This record gives sequence, structure tokens and C-alpha cells, in this order.
Amino acid sequence: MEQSKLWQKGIVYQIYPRSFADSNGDGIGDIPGIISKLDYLKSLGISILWLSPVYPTPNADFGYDISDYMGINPEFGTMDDFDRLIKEAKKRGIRIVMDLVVNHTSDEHPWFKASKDANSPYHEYYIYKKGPRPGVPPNNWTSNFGGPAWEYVPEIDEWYLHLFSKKQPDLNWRSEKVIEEVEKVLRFWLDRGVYGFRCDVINQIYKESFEDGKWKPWLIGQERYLMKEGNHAILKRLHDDVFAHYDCMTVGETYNVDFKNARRFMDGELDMVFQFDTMNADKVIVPIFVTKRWHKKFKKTLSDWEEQVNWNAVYLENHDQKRSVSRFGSKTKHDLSAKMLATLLLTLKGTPFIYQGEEIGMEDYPLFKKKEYKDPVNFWLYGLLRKFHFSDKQCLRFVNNMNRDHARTPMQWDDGPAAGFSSNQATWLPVNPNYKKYNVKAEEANPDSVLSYYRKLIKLRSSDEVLVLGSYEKMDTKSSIFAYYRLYGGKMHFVLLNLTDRRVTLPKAIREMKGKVLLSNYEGAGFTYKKFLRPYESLIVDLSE
Ligand code: TEU
Ligand code: CA
Repeated sequence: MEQSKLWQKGIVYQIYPRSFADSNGDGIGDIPGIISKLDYLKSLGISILWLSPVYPTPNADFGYDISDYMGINPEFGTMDDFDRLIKEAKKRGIRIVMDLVVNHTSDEHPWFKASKDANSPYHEYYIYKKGPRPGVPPNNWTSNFGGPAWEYVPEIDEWYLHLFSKKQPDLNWRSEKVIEEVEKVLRFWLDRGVYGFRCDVINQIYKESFEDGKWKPWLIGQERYLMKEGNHAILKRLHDDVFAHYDCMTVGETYNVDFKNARRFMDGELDMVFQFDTMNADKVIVPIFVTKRWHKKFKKTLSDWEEQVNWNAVYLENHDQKRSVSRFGSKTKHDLSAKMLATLLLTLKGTPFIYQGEEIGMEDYPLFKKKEYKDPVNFWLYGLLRKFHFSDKQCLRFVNNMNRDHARTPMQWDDGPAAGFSSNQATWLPVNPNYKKYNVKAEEANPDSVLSYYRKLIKLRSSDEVLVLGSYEKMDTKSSIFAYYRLYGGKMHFVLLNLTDRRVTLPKAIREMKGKVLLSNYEGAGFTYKKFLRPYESLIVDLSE
């Protein structure tokens, strides 16, 4: 295949280590567990593994609150385990990408502990401000995890900023020392053989002003720090000082990024960014109300991003989002819809990101009980809804609409106890009761399973430069049908998807087309002069003849 980087040819698989594979029976996933699954990942055709944070953490946000950037969380193993993972993965042609969380640290990081002394050299590492008068925070900003974005430190009569939990104090990126410390961290891991970074909250790190934000129902103040000039300057600096000197991959988690900023992030700062427009397609006003009428926005956002930037980080779920087959697919037509979504994920132009369990069609957990909650956001949201006098039943349902724990239930390896994730039944989050139906072992044995389809699809994609490097051209059709061309080197492929559980009639333009089906989620599906699509029917067609 034409000279292209590993992150352009390859497929990324995201692992949430706490829930992937437990090797020592404590009910928590770990690094030796990941090592034991490398052959599975290799057989799936994965070439890059993105690990959600594996650094030491007090688990206020399950690893997204780091207390030592150059260590390994003892719950997950040791640095030797990590070095073994790098080595064993490389033997299988797999590279490891770390999760870089530098918008904030844990409040248990030594830097933060020292910073609470106003005369300490670490005081400037964080964002401390005086309030306008006693008991009043410096401005009206609110945290992503509820409540004010400021926490008062009485010893020094100052408040510190935290855009997430108060145990995640924001770093002060105006400080030259912070930049130098982070560059040290980047080099430490790259020199250890890491292939790159997924950069957490990376478009919110530079707070341009500390003026009050305009009131919004969800999150006040983001317009003061979202994608500012200083943000681009910092990323350009990290790129020129570090990334440019390594064969590495960087992808930014860039909440609500627009096309213009995405193009800037991808021009000498990062390799690619995650857009959030598609993840907001089924949300209404605030993320606890969801709509069933999301097809039009779902298709338009994905297609617009394909047209507007030259390379996308293509994803349909991750550790913060609900399971895509439950959200954009179907319970009753589970396999058909999961295979249709897989076809979309792996035939759009860009790097596909598969989230652990997506390849076996893992679903949302039925309904979490309050005592099962782990995501810190749940507790705040439940309390807030109760204050608005919603019933307990309504609260559980609304929290369930955005509960990130859906994506964090243990990976389902087989139909044994704890779905083969752990020898310990007391797993940190409950196993989804559907594990006897959807698990790696059962699906490996079934040629019609979602996993077997992923294997066929990945095999097709990895040898098909049209799907990897080809341009994208949409075909305007009704919102129930997603149809697009991929063109490269004189060859033309056509992807045709029914996004719905209904039979849909094909427009005349498609009914008159002729082509060879390369892969479909319906056995023996034809294409030439086809009149309609069956529920969730997906086809990859070669029109080159
Ligand atoms: O998520 C970032 C995140 O949640 C924000 O982009 C949010 O969506 C936006 O500000 C609007 O509310 C990352 C991690 O993926 C997540 O797991 C962590 O909890 C969070 O950062 C804090 O590190
Ligand atoms: Ca373990």
C-alpha cells in the first residue's frame, strides 16, 4: 500500500484496562491480563492499542486523575509488566498509545500538594485566584462533574480551578515549568517504546480569560477556554519540541471541535482529532434527554466531517459513551445492526477506533441500581435530579441515559463465571447479564457472529487501498440510507447502508447501478438493479468494472 503511516493504515483498539482482563482475581482488569489477550487482538487485525490511563491514581475518575505521570497504577501491575506489554505487543506488530491527561492532575499529585503553599515553586503549576469577597468563587464557571469549578483553600485564602472533579485541579498552561514537565513526561514514554498519545480534554487547556461565562443549562464558562489561540500555540510547541522528533501518533479529544479548529489542530499540532457532533446527534438540550429521531443528524455529521477534514478519527463509542449497538442499532436485530455499524466504522475515510467489546456487539447495561454506580458524574446528577423532585425511577432512567458505566462493564470473553473477565465474581462493575449470548468464545465459534463479521471486514479493509486511502464522496439520499463512494487509483467502491430497522426502497439512481458485492451483512446479498434494502442491510460494492 502506498507509503502511509501506521496510524493511517492501521486500526486502533481502545482498552479500558480496569474492565478488559483480570489476571490475578481481584476483580479489576490489569496489564498482565492485556498481555494474555494480545493474540486475540492480533487475530482481530489490530495494529494500535490505546490504553485508557494506567498511571497511579486515587481513582476519583478511574485514572483520569493522575498522581504520578511516570509510574504504573499498582492495581494494574508494575513498570516491568508495562515494558513486557510493549515488547510482547511489538512482537505481534502492535504498538501501544497512552492516554495523556494534562488538562489537570490528581489533587494527590505531589505537585498539587506542594502548590497549596503560596510561596512554593509549584504554586504556579495550578490556577489559583482570589475570590471577589469571602465565600464567593472568582467567577461563575461550573464543573463538568457538577457544582462550581472552584475549590477554596482556606490556608491561603485562594480558590483553585477544576473543570472536572475537585480532585482534578487544572494545570496552569501559562507556566513554562508546566510545559517543560509535560514534555519530560512525553519523552519518558516515547523513549520507552510507546507509539503516541490520545490527548485528553486537549482543547480546553488554555484558559484565555477568567471572566464570568454566559449562563447555560449545562456547563458555564466553556467559551472562556475552549479552543483558544493559546491552546494552538501550546500544541504547536509540544509538536515542534517533541512529537516531530518521533515516529508517533497523536489524537486529540476535542469536545465540540468545529471544522476550522480541527484543521488547525491537524496542521502542525496533532495528527487527528475526535469530533463530538455525532455523539451529540441523539442528545436534546442536555445529555440526559435523548431522542429516537437521530438518523438525519447522525448521517449528516459523519458525512460533513468526511468532507470537511482530510483525515478523521472515526469512532462510534468509547469509555465515555453508551454502547453504539444500543444507541444507534437494535436489540431485536442486534447482529444485523452491529454489523451495519461496523461497516460504517471501517469504510469511512480515516482511522477507525474500535472500543473494547464493540467487536462482539456488547450492549448497554439494562438499568444500573444506584448502589452499582461508579462514574462520579452519576452521584452528582442523581442528587441534582432529586432536588428537582424527579422520582427515584425517573432519576435512575435519566442517569442511565448518560451513565458512562455502560461502556465500562467487564469485557465478555466467554459464558463462564464473570464472563471469563475474572476468576472473581465480585467484579468492580457488574457483568452484563447478556454475556452468555455475546462473548468472544461463542462468537469465534459462530461464522455468522458480529465478531466473525468484524474479522471479515478488517481483513477486506487491510488489503484494500480504496477503503484505506480513497477519497470520500457522498450520495444524497433519504436519511434512512447512508450511501457514499470511496475512490482511489481509478477504482471505485460504493458503501450502502440502511440505518433503520425497516425495509427501505432504493432511489432510481441506485436501482440502476451494477457492481460486485465485496461484503454484506446479509448472506448472498446481490446489488445489481437492487430495488430495496432490508433492515440494517449494508453492502460494500466494487463498481470498478
Ligand atoms: O472526557 C472529557 C469530557 O468529558 C469533556 O470533553 C466533556 O465531554 C466536555 O467538557 C463537555 O462536558 C475526558 C475523558 O474521556 C473522561 O473519561 C474524563 O472523565 C474527563 O476527560 C476528565 O479527564
Ligand atoms: Ca487484576
